[in-house]
Amino acid sequence: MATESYDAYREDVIGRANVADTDALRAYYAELKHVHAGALWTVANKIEPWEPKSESVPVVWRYADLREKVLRSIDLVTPEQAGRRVIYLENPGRSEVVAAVGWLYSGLQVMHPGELASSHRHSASALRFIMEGEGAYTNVDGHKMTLGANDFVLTPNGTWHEHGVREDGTPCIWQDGLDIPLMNALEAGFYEVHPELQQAVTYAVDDSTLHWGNPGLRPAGSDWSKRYSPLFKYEWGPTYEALQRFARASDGSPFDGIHMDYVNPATGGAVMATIGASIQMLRPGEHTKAHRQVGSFLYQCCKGSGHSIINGQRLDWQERDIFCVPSWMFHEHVNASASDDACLFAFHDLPVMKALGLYREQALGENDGHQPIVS
Ligand code: GTQ
Repeated sequence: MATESYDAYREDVIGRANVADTDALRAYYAELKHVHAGALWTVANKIEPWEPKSESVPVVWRYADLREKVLRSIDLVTPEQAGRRVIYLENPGRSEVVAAVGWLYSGLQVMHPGELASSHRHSASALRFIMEGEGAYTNVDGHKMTLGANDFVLTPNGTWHEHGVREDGTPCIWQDGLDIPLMNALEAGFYEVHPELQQAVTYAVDDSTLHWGNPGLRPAGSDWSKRYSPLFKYEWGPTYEALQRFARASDGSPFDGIHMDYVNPATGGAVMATIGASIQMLRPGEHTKAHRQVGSFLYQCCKGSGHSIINGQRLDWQERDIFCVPSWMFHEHVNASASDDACLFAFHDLPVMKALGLYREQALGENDGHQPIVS
């Protein structure tokens, strides 16, 4: 037997359950079901795939479609009624678990000037990426932060947090990202309401960024042993500047262009235990090569425009559009502009995959690293 056909034989015949239904077996399965049991060979191929098979599908959520609908919710419900006034992103393959991709939740939260979303805390880890508006703020365990476009903010699990917009501000919209579906999958989620609507501001405004957001420097003698970053707000100005500086000295990644991780400055590791985040810049005309990773990703285009090809499907995006890359799907990114760079913010569950020893990545070996576009 030739090697190739032996491989096929091994996979299809030896490796896989292959039991034809008979009347006797059907009766047997019914008997097992009656005692809350089942025959493994009836489910084995489904529950033990050769490689990750995501139930999520690639989706792009266009801001042009969503923005007006999100703003309309201001007239329909108050933050007091809703708790959080958020329009969530639903992946058609994950609607049952309210996930935007894999085990990650995302939504667009909108607040009107003078509004406040009351203080609470939960087992889920959360982040925000600011999309538009003036005067938004968040308070995380007494650390109040002012928020501007493209700022990236953490509300780590277990921290009290509330959000608001100043009276003299404008309607504000930001993207929320949380691991709510993962917490529910693990049956590990708690949720608590703060005794006060609004917790006290117990530190200088923006103190976490002033302490921990200085490049290559940390407060002398500081110690920090929590499982999340002591830096809660990563401002856009220095982030974009860092991309520019890195690009002067590096060609970047063949798969992601100029690509930098947001890190916990105390450890150099991911910003939270379950969610990591990155920012990347695609230079004018850049077309990256395809690779795939074990892990789920949600991207927001925060500058420029372009498209990504995900498992052969082309998704066009422009500023403020959000799209997902499900686990183990090949993806490559294109900045179609000849003159302007394009930037993508992303968050993902790689800290979970890496902590559990599950992370793998693979470059597309054929066709010079580019996928044929099938749709
Ligand atoms: O702001 O804490 O989009 O708890 C979903 C759940 C936002 C929040 C969401 C939440 C929050």
